[in-house]
Amino acid sequence: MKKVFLASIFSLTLIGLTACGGGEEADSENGSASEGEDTASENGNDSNGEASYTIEAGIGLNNEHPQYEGLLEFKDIVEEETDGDIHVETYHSGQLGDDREMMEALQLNTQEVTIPSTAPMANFVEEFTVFDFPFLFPNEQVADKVLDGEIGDRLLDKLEEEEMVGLAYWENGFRDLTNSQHPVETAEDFNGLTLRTMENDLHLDAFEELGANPTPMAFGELFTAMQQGTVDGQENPLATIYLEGFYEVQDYYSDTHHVYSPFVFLMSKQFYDSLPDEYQTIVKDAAVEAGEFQREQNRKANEELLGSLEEEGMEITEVSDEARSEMADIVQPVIDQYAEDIGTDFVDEVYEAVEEAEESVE
Ligand code: KDG
Repeated sequence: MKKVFLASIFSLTLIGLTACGGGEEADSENGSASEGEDTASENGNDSNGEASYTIEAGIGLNNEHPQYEGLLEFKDIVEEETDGDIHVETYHSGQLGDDREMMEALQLNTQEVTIPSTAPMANFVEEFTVFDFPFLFPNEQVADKVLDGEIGDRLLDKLEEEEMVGLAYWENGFRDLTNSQHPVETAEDFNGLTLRTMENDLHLDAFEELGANPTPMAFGELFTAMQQGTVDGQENPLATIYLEGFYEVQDYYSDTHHVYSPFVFLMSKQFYDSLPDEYQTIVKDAAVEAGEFQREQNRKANEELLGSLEEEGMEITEVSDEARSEMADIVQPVIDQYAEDIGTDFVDEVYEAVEEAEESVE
């Protein structure tokens, strides 16, 4: 766990350079949270003055992303079902901080909700690393089954020890590679590429094993790092690559699909415990319902946006199954090492759950 926290110190020195990719979000450029807030009245509910509870909810991606659409859906459901007694303020583009900072704010109960990828969550609950094992999930339907099933619930329960409550799994999606140097078609093409990774040791080690030079970095610093050439590339789902305008600073896209990245809808445990039972049920159900909507929107975006990347001038490389399985073979020793660290019995259970889910969705 040490490597990523050292990297966070590096990250902090860069905070403020950029709040979002593409520079199109004027409201977030000065890092002021209040300016980026989508007010209650914009969404038809202007009950802030009378609300008994306020939820400040922040995400790292911008307000074009299906993650933000999902958050607005959560807001609508909760405000409607509590008749405005819970007011939800929404913040995007890292206005409240990066994934790690927002999780720390939840622990301190200075922020109520965030929806990070599982990768940085592994710094809080180590077992979350398993969901970031390369090539673990073959498709979204299998991921849904495992995450929404017993295994997923068991990991959410572990968050309580960290003063957070996990209310639902949402979707970031299959991660693909972009870079500014050359097309990546085979495992060999990773050689020498300086790649930004999420703040997660497994990601770091896996890319190192592939021959790349990985640098962990908070998402908010990524656009500038690519623009200034501090890194050659990065990996994220298609929706993020397009909606954050990465095509402005990256020439090559490859559909590596090397890992499926879930989001987790997190709430401060202290805040959750302070809610009456009826409201706990409302926020939990709203997180699940908004999550279903978010997954749908995300999948639509991921299907539709490939053509748009090409129109923006990116060179698209389709990665073959053979090349993917070569990549999987190369990173297998890293997976084995992390499986031992997390506990092989648990990891075996996860693989069994994946197999079962595969059989049931076929
Ligand atoms: O809101 C979530 C994002 O902050 C983040 O998890 C995006 O996948 C991501 C990344 O690469 O940091």
